[in-house]
Amino acid sequence: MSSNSPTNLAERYAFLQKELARLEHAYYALDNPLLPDSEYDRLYRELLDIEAVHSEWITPESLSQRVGGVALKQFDSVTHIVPMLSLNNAFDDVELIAFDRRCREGLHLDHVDYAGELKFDGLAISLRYENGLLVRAATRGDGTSGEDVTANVKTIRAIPLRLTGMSIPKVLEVRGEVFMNLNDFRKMNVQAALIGEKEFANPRNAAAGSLRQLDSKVTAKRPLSFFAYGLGALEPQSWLPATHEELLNAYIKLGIPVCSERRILKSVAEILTFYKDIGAKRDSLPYDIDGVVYKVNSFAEQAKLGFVSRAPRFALAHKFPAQEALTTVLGIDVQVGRTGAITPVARLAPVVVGGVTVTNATLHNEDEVKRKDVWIGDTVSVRRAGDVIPEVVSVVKERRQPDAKQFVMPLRCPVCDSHIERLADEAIARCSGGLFCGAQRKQALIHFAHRRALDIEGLGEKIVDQLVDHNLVRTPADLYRLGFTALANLERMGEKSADNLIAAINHSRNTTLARFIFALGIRHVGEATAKDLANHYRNMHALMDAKFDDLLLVNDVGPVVASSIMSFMGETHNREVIEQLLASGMQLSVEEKIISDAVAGKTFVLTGTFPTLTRDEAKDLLEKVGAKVSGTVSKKTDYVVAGVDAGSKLKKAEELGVQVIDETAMLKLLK
Ligand code: 5U1
Repeated sequence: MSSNSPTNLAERYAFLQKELARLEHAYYALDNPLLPDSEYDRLYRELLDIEAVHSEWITPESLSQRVGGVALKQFDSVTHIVPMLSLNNAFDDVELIAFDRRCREGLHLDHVDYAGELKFDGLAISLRYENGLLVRAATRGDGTSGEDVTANVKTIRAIPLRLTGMSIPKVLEVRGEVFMNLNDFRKMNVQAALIGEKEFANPRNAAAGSLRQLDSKVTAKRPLSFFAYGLGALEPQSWLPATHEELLNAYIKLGIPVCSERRILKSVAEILTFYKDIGAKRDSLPYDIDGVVYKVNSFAEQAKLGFVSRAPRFALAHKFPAQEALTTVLGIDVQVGRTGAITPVARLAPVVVGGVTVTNATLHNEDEVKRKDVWIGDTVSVRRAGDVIPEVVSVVKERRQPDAKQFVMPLRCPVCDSHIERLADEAIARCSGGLFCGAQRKQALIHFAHRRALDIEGLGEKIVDQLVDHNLVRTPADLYRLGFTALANLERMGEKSADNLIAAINHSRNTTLARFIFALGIRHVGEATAKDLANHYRNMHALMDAKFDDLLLVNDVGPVVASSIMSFMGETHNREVIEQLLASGMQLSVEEKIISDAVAGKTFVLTGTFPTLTRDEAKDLLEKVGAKVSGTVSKKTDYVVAGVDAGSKLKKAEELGVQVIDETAMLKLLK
């Protein structure tokens, strides 16, 4: 800022309000961030700093007011001067064709234009703007009166506190839907589970629960969104455009979010195409919808058609199949993932959810089964939304039968019979037969051959897939028994490539103990820990026989890593594979550490392309002399070594004042 004189500060304050409103609108309503979050945060903090000195400048539309205020005892009641109507529903094409006929006959027209839009699965809301300022927000309630949720709605960043543009009516009641994006909903539930709070069954409940919070500070933390689709009170009436489509376009100009998935439909054929197109898109939309809505586009024609009881004759909701349905749990099995994660899965009596027959639903993990209290034989609500796996959302406890059985986590892996272990700080139970388990086979082999592990060039994902699928390889030890003919017969593998792969496998026998330990894929044993273990134990059998307390003496090994090693080594299957590998002629060297005083214990971050060394080579050199190499720049970083095209890490180093050197300077330090 150029000056702190009051006039300029006031100008700056006004500028910040406008600029932040513009950024919030772009981010939350248009899904189009204009600046990095850090820049937004900086401007927002500046606004707060000014308000701390000039509290008299704070108005209800200040963006700082979005954080929520004092908790209410109850919501006030609000009367809707223009009632909030509901929609008639159509569940099939016949009902839709009848709707179109009624509209045409009622209007004495051959054809009618309809505005097609989405039916959001959220909570209807009315927003009242007076002279452009948001003065009240109310829920639908019974359509005639609802609850005053103004304080809560003000925390929703997609909703403008002040309208923008040139043509702002004196009174405007915007009707629309508050909802929660699926991603935000999932993140919020994960967060809730972590802190032991109640999870919401679906985004609709989450949106409704969040909006009906008496404490707006709680609502402020909930990621709510909004789309407008209708109109309540309006003054002056002359502001009203001729069509619904133009009204929504006018909303956009005022800064009100409107969904872009809409289309003008000129015939039943076009209506049905719209329904089909949106139905096909439904699973990939970022929010839940439960249908589409058709409205006669012309307001004059809408007025002619009028209403029947509480629903307009000019509009129709065409519903999609429900995304939740009730069914029975026939059993609970466990599945083993590629990383050994054990997931309980409910086997269900077949049920159609969202138009698809569902027979299995994930229960995520053991704690989730307990929290949702799912028993075998229970009636459960199953949800299938977006492209995610169907899940059990809740149990209908009243329907539990006396013969229902509780789920017990099995002790042994259903694929390889190794022990199932659950580390103290983890929600996920895992199969401990990492080197042997059929479910983990491909992942284990890919990791084993990785460049930073045994570095078997040419043993990529596609070859591993074929080796496992043709039953040529079951464990890493089998790699060392592979013959030329078996390899040469694989798809896309010529004789030359087979020769090269055999050479690479043979070459990998000469490696370091640290790489070998890392290659085993023991959970929580990364490269650095593998190096520490190799330096400490210096031969494989010593590590295989190490006791828990002994492991704790190794640099950077705590109880979690020690338990993970103990359960891995405690599995007979894994020990057998290690013995077979050692017997196949592995030469495991232990590197002598040459400690360089200049860099020992110092943390380096490598970024960009270096003139002579690869990043891996630079990392190895640094670690050999006792330096640590990290992937992220922080205040604790001692040096950032930057090469050509260094990006954000270099920028961060400069921001934090971390010393930046090039490859030559790094090599000098190492000398
Ligand atoms: N898209 C859309 N959803 N929806 C819900 N339009 C729409 N219109 C509604 C409702 C309840 O009511 C009209 C009567 C304004």
